[in-house]
Amino acid sequence: MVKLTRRQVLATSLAVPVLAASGARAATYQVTIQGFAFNPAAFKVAAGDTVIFINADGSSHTATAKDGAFDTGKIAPGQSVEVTIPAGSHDFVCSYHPSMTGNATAE
Ligand SMILES: [Cu+2]
Repeated sequence: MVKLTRRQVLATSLAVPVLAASGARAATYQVTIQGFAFNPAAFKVAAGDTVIFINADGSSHTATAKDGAFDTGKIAPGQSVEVTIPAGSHDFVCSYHPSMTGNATAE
């Protein structure tokens, strides 16, 4: 039987919280598209977080960043597409319906 020193025991007990902290760093958010609008239309996340765009409308939509940071492509009715938001302030629009606008800011 291997006897652990005090130092080894401490190293082992510290490993779990560090892994948990790094796993919690990236979060996932939901934006619902309904009534030809994004809800929420403007939101802030951390860089690298995931946003799922859910199309609850009867028409297809996109969420397309004007600066090219992300693009869901066509989201058919009842479908969802997830994208990763890079750092920066990104205005986005539905490429089919230019009146549908929003802003995703990641820091
Ligand atoms: Cu649209």
